[in-house]
Amino acid sequence: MKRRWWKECVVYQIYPRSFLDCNGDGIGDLRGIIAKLDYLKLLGVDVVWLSPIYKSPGDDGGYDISDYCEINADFGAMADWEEMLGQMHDRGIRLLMDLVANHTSDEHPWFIESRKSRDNPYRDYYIWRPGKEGREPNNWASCFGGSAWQLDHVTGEYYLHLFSKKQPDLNWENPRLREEIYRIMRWWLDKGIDGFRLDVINMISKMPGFPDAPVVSDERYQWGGQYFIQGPRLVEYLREMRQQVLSKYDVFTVGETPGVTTEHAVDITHEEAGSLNMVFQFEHMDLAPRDVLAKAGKWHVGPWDLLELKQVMTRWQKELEGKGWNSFYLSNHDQPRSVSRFGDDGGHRVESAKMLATFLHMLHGTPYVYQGEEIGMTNVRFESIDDYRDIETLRFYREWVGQRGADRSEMMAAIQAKSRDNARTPMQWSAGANAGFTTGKPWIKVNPNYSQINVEQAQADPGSVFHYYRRLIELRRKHPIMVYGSYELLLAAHEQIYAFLRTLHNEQWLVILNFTEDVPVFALPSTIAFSQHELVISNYPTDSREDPRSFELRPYEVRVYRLVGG
Ligand code: TEU
Ligand code: CA
Repeated sequence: MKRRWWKECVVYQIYPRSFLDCNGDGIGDLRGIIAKLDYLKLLGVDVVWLSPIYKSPGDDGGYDISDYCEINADFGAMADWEEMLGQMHDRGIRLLMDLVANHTSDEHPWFIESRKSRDNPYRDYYIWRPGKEGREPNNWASCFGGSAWQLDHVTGEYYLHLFSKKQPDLNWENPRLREEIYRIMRWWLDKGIDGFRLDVINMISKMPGFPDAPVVSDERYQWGGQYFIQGPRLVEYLREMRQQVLSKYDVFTVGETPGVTTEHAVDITHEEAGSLNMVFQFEHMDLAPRDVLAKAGKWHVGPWDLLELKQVMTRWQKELEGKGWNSFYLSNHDQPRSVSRFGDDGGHRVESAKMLATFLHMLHGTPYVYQGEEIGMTNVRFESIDDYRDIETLRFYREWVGQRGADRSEMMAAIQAKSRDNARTPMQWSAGANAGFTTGKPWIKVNPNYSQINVEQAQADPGSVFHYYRRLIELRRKHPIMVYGSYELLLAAHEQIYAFLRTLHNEQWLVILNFTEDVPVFALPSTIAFSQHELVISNYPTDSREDPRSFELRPYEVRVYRLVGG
C-alpha cells in the first residue's frame, strides 16, 4: 500500500451558498470562504472540496451549470476565486473543485444550440430520442420524480434528464463532447487546483437502446439504474479521462458513485489499474429493510440497524483493502445532519457527535467533514414547506401532498428527517443575528438552535465538538496507523457496540463505540492480547489506568486505546 497525500488528508466540504455571506445579499460567497480560511487552518483540515460555484440558474443548488469557466455572480468574480485559491495554498490547504460532467444546465450554450434542430452540430452533445407510441422513449423515472425524459417542442423529440428537466444529460458516446469535458478539466487544473470531486460520475455511460426498466410497482415511471449506473463504457471513459488529463497532474480525484458496489469501486479506484483515487459509496446512507427502501426510497423514516451498518462498513473496509482506497463520510450537502441521523441531537448531542467523529476518523480511508458537522449542527425541522428550498424536497411534497393527497404531517415528518436542506441551513458562526452568517436576509432560514450551537461558543469551550475534531485531525497527522493500519471488526453480533481493531506493524488501536444511550458492558475478546495500553482519545472523563478488557460504556461513549506487546 503506497503512501499518498490524499490517503493521509482530511477533507472539508464547503457548500458555498450557506457558508458565509460577506456582501449582505443573504448568499454565501467566495470572500466569505477567504474570511474563514484561518478557521479551517485551526480545525486542521488539509483539503477543501468546494461544491459548484460556476455560472448556473440555480435550479439544483448549482449542480446545473451554464458556464463551466465562469464564476456564478452570486459567489463573486474570478478574481475572488483566484485570491481564495492563493490564500488556501498559502496555508497549505488544497482545493478540490466539483465537476458535474453527467449533465449541464438547459441554459448552457451547448444545449441552447442542441435543441435548435436535429442536425445542429451540438445535437449529439445530449441524448435525444423520438417518443414511443405517443409516450416517452422509455419508462425511466428521474431521480427527482416524474419521467427522466422531457419532450421538446422545437424538434418534437425527447431529451434525457436523470435529474431535473433543467439538467439535460450529456452524451458521453460523443468523443467531441468528451474532449470538451477534458478541456474544461485542464483549464481548471492549469489554474492550479488540486483535484476534482466528480458528480454522479458512474452514470455517464448509458445502456445502448435505452431499454424499459422492469415494472416493479404500479408507478408510471420505474427506477432504471441498472441501465445507467456503472454502464458498459464507464471504465473505458474513466481510463480515457485518466490518460488524457489526470495522469498529467499530481491530482486527487473522488468520484460520487450512487449505487456503486465494492467490485465496481475496486475497478474504478484500483491503485495500479484504476482511474480515480477513491469513490463515495452510499450503502450506509440506505440502512433500512429492502421493502421499506423499495416503497419510500430515501424518504423512509425509522430506526436503522447497527448490525447492518457494521456489515456494510466491514465489507467496504475488507474488499478494498490492498486494492483500492475508501473514502468515508457521514454527512454532506445531500444528506441529513449526521448527529440527527446516526446519533442523538437532543440530550447527548455533544457526546454522540464526538463518538461519530471518532468513527469517521478511525476507519481505514480518507475522512470527509461536512461544514457544520465539526460543531455538531443538527437537522432543522421547519414546520412549513414554504421554508424549504431544495428542488428534490419541493418536488416530493408537490407530488405526494399536492397531486396524490398523501397525509401532509406524514410527508412533513419525512422531509424534516431526510430533506437535503437539513444540511443547507446557514453555517452557525455566532449567537448574533442570523448566526453571524449574513447581515442581510438569508436565502434559507437559519436553524433556530444557532444561539446554543455556533463556532464562537465552540471555540471558547475546550470540551466542544470543534476541539474534539481538532484532536482527531491532529492524531491522524501524527499516527500512520490511523491512515495505513488494517481493520478488523470485533463483537460482530453486538447490537449496541461497534468495536474494531486497527493494526500497523506491532501496534494495535482498539476503537470502542457505543451507538446508543444505553450503558452496555464492553468485553474484549480473549484472543486480543497486549501487555500495555494507553488511552488515545475518549469523549468522557476517563481514568486512563482503567483496564480496557471490560468496562461499562456510558451513553454514546467512545474510547480508543493503543495496545502494545501482544
Ligand atoms: O447527487 C447525486 C445523488 O445521488 C443525489 O441525487 C442523492 O442521491 C440524493 O440527492 C439524495 O437525496 C449529486 C449531487 O451531490 C446532488 O446535489 C445533485 O442534486 C445531483 O448529483 C445532480 O447533480
Ligand atoms: Ca453574498
